Amino acid sequence: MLKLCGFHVSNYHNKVRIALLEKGIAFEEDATIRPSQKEAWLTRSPMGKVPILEVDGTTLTESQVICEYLEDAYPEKPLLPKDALARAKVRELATHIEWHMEMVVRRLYTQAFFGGTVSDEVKQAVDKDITRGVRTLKALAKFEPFIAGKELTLADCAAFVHLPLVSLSTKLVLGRDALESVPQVKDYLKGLRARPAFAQVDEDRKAAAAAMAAAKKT
Ligand SMILES: N[C@@H](CCC(=O)N[C@@H](CS)C(=O)NCC(=O)O)C(=O)O
Repeated sequence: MLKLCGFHVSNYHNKVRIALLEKGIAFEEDATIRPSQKEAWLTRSPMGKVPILEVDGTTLTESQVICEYLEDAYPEKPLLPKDALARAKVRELATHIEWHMEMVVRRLYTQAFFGGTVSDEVKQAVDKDITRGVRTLKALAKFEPFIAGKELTLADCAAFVHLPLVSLSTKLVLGRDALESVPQVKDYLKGLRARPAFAQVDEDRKAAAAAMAAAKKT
């Protein structure tokens, strides 16, 4: 049995959860796990991050690695095309969104979501880098209706969880939605939300975020 560990506000946890649900793979979940540098968690996740996937006593980290494992082990409902080059194009999009978009705006999260502040220097650096990231997204994304073309892929699992954070964090901290110049994103995300797996993960994310906010107030 597979066990996914993390929490429902984590975009990386949610990406893996969507892939599992879309592929119809049976899994257990522990959604009470937060990132931690405590020894007990480091023995399961050496970087201290979430999510992890436990597979028969073996632990896998890194959401993309986990998703690729799921593709290899459960090929029945594929989230990657058969053709090698088409597969690479999907990975290119997912990698781009994570490393050149989400990881860039992540530097704003302290101020956007956790009551801290980020320096003007960081804001300027993020502004410059996310502009490059969005320009590249426009060059790579298809929206036909899925981000990599006509079929749902792992790139959609990534885009669905990360692109809203790109919009929200830049709006809140830089005063402009970095994805404003990609109007297709809105309908694209709406289309994904119409799928039960995406809708469930999104609803659970909202409920978990509300519970976290309520707990902070008490
Ligand atoms: N590249 C990792 C990123 C995972 C990640 O950064 N997860 C966040 C939660 S959304 C985390 O654990 N943050 C704590 C930390 O970076 O120490 C993946 O794809 O799994």
